[in-house]
Amino acid sequence: MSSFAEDLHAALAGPEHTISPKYFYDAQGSTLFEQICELPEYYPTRTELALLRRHAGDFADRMGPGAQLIEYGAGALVKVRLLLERATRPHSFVPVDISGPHLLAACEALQREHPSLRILPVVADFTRPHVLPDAPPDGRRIGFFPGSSIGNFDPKEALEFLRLLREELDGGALLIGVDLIKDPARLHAAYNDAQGVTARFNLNLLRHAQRALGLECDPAGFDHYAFYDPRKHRIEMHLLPRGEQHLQLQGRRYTLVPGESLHTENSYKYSVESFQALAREAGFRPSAHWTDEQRWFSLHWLEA
Ligand code: AVJ
Repeated sequence: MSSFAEDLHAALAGPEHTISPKYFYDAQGSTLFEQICELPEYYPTRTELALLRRHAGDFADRMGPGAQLIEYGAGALVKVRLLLERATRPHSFVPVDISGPHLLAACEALQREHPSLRILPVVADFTRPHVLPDAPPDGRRIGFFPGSSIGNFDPKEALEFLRLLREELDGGALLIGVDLIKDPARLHAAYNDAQGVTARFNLNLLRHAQRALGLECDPAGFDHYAFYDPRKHRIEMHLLPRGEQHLQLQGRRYTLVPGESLHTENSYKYSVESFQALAREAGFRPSAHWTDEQRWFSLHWLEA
């Protein structure tokens, strides 16, 4: 049985009905996420892109020549282009992503722009042990984890994941994007956009399960629900059954009633200090950070 099926059975049967947000990202989910990144309310992407543009020279200096750039959750490869344009004779680029066809298409486009770049895509769930190509002979491994995807982990998982990266990047460094704690109203708007794209993205988890696993359910019977919990410093996304919802997965039947929401995502927010403390606990040495004037988003350089 695929891990998606196992995890969905566990979510439907369990008391919390929690499922990993990684299951948003089939081809359609990846496309919906790209649409989210363009939304006026969704500030993280454009704020981070501006920071990457503004400080690209600094990042290239810190990377050093002959580096192997590893991107975790590579998606459409938009942000990494800003690093690759400035990098000094990069040894290779290793994008890791769970959405295989989507990743390979993005790599083909990147290869056309950088004909001599060695691109070594790894189709994998980057949260699980994965095999990377060999480290470069004369440069460092530089991890790139933009977008505040670290926010999908709860603090304990984030610590474990950062420890894993620290080992993988030993002697190198990590450039990571982290969304900052801010006015709850602004956070709320970013996850409740007027066009309903985030709602479609959330509902795509059920559609993905219909397509990939033959899940029987009525996605139209669920509402998108996202809110900010200021005590936990996190956005929670849920799928809320409107009335009794009957689902069937591989012959097993489940019923969800209003109040039994499917919890599809957490997105944790940090302060610069709370994130640096977490990074230190994972064995990294924070050596620089950058934020926008509004202090909405941060980039951190962590030596491994
Ligand atoms: C990809 C995890 C960074 O948490 O903001 C966007 C995903 N979910 N809108 C985020 C997301 C709803 C995004 N991350």
